[in-house]
Amino acid sequence: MTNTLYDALIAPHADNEAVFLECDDSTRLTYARFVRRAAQLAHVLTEAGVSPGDRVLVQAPKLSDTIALYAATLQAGAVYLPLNTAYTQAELAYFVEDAAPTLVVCDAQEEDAIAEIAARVSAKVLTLAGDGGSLGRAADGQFETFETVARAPDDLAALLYTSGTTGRSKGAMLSHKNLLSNAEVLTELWQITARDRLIHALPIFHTHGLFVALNTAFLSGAEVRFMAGFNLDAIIDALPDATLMMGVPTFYTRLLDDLRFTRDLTRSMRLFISGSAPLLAETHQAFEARTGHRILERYGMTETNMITSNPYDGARVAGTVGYPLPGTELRITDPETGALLDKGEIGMIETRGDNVFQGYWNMPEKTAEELREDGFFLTGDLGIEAEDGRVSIVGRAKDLIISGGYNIYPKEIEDVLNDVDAVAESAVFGVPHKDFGESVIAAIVPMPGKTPDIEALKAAAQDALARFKHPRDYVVLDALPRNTMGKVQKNILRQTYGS
Ligand code: MCA
Ligand code: AMP
Repeated sequence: MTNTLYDALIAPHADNEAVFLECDDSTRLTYARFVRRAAQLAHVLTEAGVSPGDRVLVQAPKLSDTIALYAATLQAGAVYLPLNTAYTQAELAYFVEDAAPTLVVCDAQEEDAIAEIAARVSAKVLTLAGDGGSLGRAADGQFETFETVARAPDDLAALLYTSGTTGRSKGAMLSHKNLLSNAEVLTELWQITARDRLIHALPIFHTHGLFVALNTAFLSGAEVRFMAGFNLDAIIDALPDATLMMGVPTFYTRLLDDLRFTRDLTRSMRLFISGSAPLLAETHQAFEARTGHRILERYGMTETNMITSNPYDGARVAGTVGYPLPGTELRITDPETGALLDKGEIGMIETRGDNVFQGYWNMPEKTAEELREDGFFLTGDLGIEAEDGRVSIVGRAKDLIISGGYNIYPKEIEDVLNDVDAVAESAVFGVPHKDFGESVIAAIVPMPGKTPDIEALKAAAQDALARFKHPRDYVVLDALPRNTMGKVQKNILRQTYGS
């Protein structure tokens, strides 16, 4: 029986007594112990009725058991569906109803509220918590081996939701091959080995913290300093013994703001990697001036895993995202006509390869819009390719705000605000923000003769949307700026309110 991802990432560690995770409380979990724990969890999954191909929806804290649940889901042949822990019940309800999971795993504290939502699709609910939760406790008494369920390279391994310009989140279907091929390429390119010690402060419900960071650790057998979240003091403490760090640009600007962050502190570091949002050239330069390290910037998407990377050996150029990864094709096309553009011309970044997903869950029309018949995926990012193939991202064709590495689609927020009393229409846009890169502002146009209640707008956002999506400011306008075609000119709003 073969199971593409499990056999490559997890199974080889069955007898590996090296440390996999060191947690905040200094507890250390070996790879071998981790493999046994995943097997115990896999038994609970099958007892809960999870069959091959079923979705296991997970909105759980960042614990070693949560990673073991990812491995267990793979071993049981099911599809791992992780969700941001900041999502509200309203957001969660959409994902549960859309994905129809067999099992929902949540934080023990959320169990009652989530049980009601899970019941709508007859899903079972189990919990994870620092003290085990019902899933952790059920796993404790299980056998420490589990007969791995066969899965082929094209079978689904994960379903990751990504918001869309239409306001409805889309489930990106990622196969075993999609995830494994990307992990193999990155491990080799970034020369990750069992001698590495990775600082892991990212969330584990997105591609960056889950696949880029952890799949490469599994492949290489690296040790992971596993932090519950971004904590400056913990990172400063961990740096002298670390070799590798992956983060969003906010991580690096926050480190630079701390005087304890010095060349000496980073002496044992081999590589700092940045992604998920643009790294300002000034951050890149300040980082090198302070530490002597040149941050390696790479570019990717949920649907495509990683697409490009600056080189490990060779010039890491600030403001560029490097070259297409081995096995990944990239081309730049005219966003209107789809025609291929020449090197040096700005256009839509398209990519094709084993990295590119299988389509959107239950959304064949959306899939057809974004995934061409020849296999190229339209990223919605605008880029330029230099003569030597080096790629720079210069903008976005999609209406998207990236705040602290989290994607925020204005349409989703506008839909919520437009439903509030006295609101005729709204436009949500991003403005530069020192810490998060961008932050969210809402322009509100009232109905004639009416005054919208800002508190009501905030309350609507509170009920419907995760906190990181909430507008940080509201401006009330008589009308939105529009071009002759009637399209709202968000660039004018950004310029006007950018400061
Ligand atoms: C937290 N808050 C935010 C954000 N994070 N607001 C806007 N944008 C954010 N990203 C809010 C909280 O709700 C809270 O609001 C206040 O800011 C402070 O919260 P706190 O928890 O203290 O913040 P933090 O823990 O310091 O978090 C900031 C963070 C975190 C470390 C930058 O957002 C983070 O880990 N981001 C990484 C996201 C990520 O992994 N992205 C990868 C996506 P209040 O106090 O007002 O209630 S994968 C991807 O994009 C592709 C595939 C790729 O290429 O990687
Ligand atoms: P997501 O859909 O959450 O996976 O986010 C993917 C988006 O993040 C991409 O389409 C880009 O717009 C953005 N992104 C990721 N890495 C970078 C980067 N290094 N520079 C600029 N934007 C990036």
